[in-house]
Amino acid sequence: MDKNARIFVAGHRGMVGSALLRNLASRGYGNVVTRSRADLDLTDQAAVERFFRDEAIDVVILAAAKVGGILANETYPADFLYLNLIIEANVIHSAFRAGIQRLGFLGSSCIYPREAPQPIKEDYLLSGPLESTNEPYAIAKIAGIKLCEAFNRQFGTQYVSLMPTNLYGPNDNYDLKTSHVLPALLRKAHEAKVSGASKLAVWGTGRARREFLHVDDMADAVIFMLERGIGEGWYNVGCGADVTIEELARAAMHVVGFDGDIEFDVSKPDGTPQKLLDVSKLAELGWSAKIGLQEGLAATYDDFLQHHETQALKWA
Ligand code: GFB
Repeated sequence: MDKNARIFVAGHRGMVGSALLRNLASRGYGNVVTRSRADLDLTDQAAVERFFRDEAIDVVILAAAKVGGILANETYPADFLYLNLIIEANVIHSAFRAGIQRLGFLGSSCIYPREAPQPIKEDYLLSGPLESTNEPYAIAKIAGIKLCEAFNRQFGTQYVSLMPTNLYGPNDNYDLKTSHVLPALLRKAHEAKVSGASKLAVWGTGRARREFLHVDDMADAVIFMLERGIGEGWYNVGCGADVTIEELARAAMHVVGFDGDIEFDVSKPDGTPQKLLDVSKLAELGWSAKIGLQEGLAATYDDFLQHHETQALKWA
């Protein structure tokens, strides 16, 4: 990819988008285009069309999405389905109309069937029913993959999709009602330590298994693919290992320095029993994750203390 290419990162203020900006800067890309939500509403078809018509973009990375943890997905199914569908449709179609050949679309590992064999291969897509807690989000993301695939087939574009496992890192969401598990547990362990509580509340049974990937690894995989000119299909992005939620809770408690007990709240859903991606397709191209969970958790806790602690306490 040309270092002067005009690269539009949609969703640059989010956890993934901001990691993409860091990665692009570190690789010397100097022509990155961003727009705040106030300047460009990605749900507004006419505005998105105008943006692409006027901006001479060469490459698009679509990291803008309505995202959230298991409870947010259950509570706001219409938002998760509608907003993701419309953002994908507007950005991908307008990019195509503007003649853009290269686009990276970011999905999620929840696109795969709930009971998929583990580790999950790319081929398992659409081979069985989805997990109900995130079906609307998964359907929107599957539509995005298929939209890219259809444009490639019909018009010869090079729109590639990357499917990350559960991501975490700087700039995550620490609102306990809408966040994913890892930031939630870091925040809860921190607040338990500060308040002198004896227990950490963990949703579900603690037996669900998840794979966690640091967002800087995810951003690196996206740029790796675009630099190599991989222009079709969908690729799993993960670290190749999973942990139980109880193990994650203990790791978070360790990093924070809280040594109380865990209390499981089984009124909350476990969601998919296990989500471990088979990452061999990407490994064959030469990419693998570099940031281990312990190291990533410690760095994320530092980021929480620097940027989010005050905000988190305000939400409490
Ligand atoms: O990260 P999470 O919200 O999403 O939850 P999913 C993962 C697991 O952690 C579930 C448990 O089994 C939760 O019950 N958990 C334990 C907690 N304590 C907590 C807590 O305090 N907060 C949260 N949030 N979970 C989402 C999907 O699935 O993840 C999306 O809904 C998307 O569509 C995304 O794919 C990556 O891994 O279950």
